[in-house]
Amino acid sequence: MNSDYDYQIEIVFTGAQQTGKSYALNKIIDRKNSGQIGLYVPTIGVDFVIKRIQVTVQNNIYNIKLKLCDMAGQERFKIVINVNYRNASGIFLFCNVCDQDSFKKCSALIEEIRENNIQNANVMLVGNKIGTERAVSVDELFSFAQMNDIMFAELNTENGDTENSILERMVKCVIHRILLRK
Ligand SMILES: Nc1nc2c(ncn2[C@@H]2O[C@H](COP(=O)(O)OP(=O)(O)OP(=O)(O)O)[C@@H](O)[C@H]2O)c(=O)[nH]1
Ligand SMILES: [Mg+2]
Repeated sequence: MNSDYDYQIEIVFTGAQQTGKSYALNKIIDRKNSGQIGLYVPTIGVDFVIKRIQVTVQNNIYNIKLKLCDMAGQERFKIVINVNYRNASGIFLFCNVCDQDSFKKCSALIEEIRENNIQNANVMLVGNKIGTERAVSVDELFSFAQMNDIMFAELNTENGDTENSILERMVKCVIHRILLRK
């Protein structure tokens, strides 16, 4: 093996429109202008970026090459989205906690993930705090995650680097699963 990484992992960001997927991803990759809350540029189809990280799992350090796939929330890109679930090892399912509709869409999205993903990906429901008026409670999100046997986290733009901590948590879970399979 002549690669400079131990594992290459594909992670998909999915969820309804305007749930903050691209905003979170831009923060993760330190993309310029990522701090402009309120500026909305809808994703067209899918946006791919590569990021390298190091994680420690069971006292071993792993160099990971991540392929991060930021999916459009718009329904018209459904086919592209479903194709991209295929090889994902980790999937972030975004919900805007101020928008009940984005939460309702999570049920259908979970179904689509189950139908199209062949890697049996680790899935994490991400409650993203857009605005201030909360319309979906933590209890609702937590119950949904439990019922569907997926992980759960909330992002907080004001409180530290929560985007990178959920990414690290996800990658560690994926590596753990890969190691168990060996
Ligand atoms: N207040 C607040 N606004 C946010 C937050 N995250 C994202 N936004 C804003 O919400 C809007 C939509 O964010 P995007 O990241 O483009 O949403 P998206 O999920 O990628 O949308 P699609 O690409 O259409 O699926 C933008 O105006 C962002 O600036 C947040 O945590 N708080
Ligand atoms: Mg987007």
